[in-house]
Amino acid sequence: MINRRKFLRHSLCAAGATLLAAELRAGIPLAAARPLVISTWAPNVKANAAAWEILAKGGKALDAVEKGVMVPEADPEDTSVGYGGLPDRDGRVTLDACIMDEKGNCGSVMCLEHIVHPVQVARLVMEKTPHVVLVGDGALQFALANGFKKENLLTASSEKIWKEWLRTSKYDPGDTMKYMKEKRSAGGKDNHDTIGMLALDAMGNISGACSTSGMAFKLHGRVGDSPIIGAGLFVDNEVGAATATGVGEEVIRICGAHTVVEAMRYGKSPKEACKLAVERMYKLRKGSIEDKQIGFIAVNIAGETGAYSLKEGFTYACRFSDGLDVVRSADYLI
Ligand code: SD4
Repeated sequence: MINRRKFLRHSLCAAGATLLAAELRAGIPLAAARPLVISTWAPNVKANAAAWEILAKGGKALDAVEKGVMVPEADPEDTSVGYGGLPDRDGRVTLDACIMDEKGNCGSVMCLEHIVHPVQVARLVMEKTPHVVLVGDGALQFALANGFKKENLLTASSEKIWKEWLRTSKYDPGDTMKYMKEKRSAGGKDNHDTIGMLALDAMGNISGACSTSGMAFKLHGRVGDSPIIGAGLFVDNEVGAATATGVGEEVIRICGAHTVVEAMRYGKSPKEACKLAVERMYKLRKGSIEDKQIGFIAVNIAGETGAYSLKEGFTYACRFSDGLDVVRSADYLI
């Protein structure tokens, strides 16, 4: 829950960011709005704190998002990302991740098994190969050749949830999300899902990263939006960046994150741009997506942030230049 002090601080930050945007247009150099980091879902304040350690020292946004995303990847309690992620219908934990920097460099891994930190492998794909995407066994072989350790990512508790699911084996992404949400709140846990993280560093550069175990109980080999550049994540240092969470099939259909960034390019604020993407998706898919959740977060180069989701319940975590955490609930369409 956001308290009043934090809310006021955030409102002041937002007002400051608007002012800074005006200064930017007037050619006045920016400083106060950065650094900052924002992530999908409230529990990722912990991930933001790790990113902040880098940003606060004047480090690079790229390093910050990598470090930040590694936090839920290593957390066995987080059943949507990395170690402890829920498996596919065959009981295999397959991970998707990507990373993108301010120069348009990007790397991605899809359907990667046995590696706790897919975001690090994605960064290596970006930096050490002439490619953007590696998938499945190829991604695993690349990771092993680069010193990553092969591990069992299926925790006892995720295995138990999978075995319970096997009894009915009913698969529907909307249902699965609802089921997981109920399970988590029954355990007194906050809602937690795929992490998409965007950071703006002190130099004025933006980077982003995204990591997920994808939809629980998916078909083996299924890949969602999260590791797809332009769908789950997009960065353009002249404009801003966006990332998505929720049912990836819906995000892919509208090239979600790219759509948000392009809307910002043509004058929308981050929140308006996220709303435009959700509206476009809903127009296309009305009647088929009411039981699903999709959310976007975005940041522009002036340091303004925003979010929007299809339905109620999407939260995001921010750390602004004053170094304090703010958790917000996104506005929603239906
Ligand atoms: C996917 N977008 O694989 C991911 C899942 C997700 O919140 O974001 N869940 O479709």
